[in-house]
Amino acid sequence: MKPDPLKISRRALLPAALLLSLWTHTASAIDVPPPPAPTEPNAVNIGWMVFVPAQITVSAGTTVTWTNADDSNHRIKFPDQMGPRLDKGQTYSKTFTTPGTYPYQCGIHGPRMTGTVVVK
Ligand SMILES: [Cu+2]
Repeated sequence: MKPDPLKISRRALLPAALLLSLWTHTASAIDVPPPPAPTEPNAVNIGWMVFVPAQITVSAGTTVTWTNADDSNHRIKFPDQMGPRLDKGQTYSKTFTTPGTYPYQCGIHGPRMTGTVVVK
């Protein structure tokens, strides 16, 4: 007796269907639009995998404030300092006294989510 061709194709489609559902789930998570640029000076908005603006330039002595505009938690991590876990709407501030370039990343999402503060 020959195998039922419909049964075989269904079995073959199962892994493909699983991969497709995984791919569409991942794609929808990445498709979150970035938050608007902050309206106040010396401010950075946090979105899904993005800081807006990604690079900010301030003068020495300035306090920079990050606001989490995303539904996910994020935290600001400099090599020497880790900010708290921020829920949506929460802020973190850091004062920069010495000129230089200060790269940072999200303490939760790591090098996929980075920004820079340039202090003049
Ligand atoms: Cu993050």
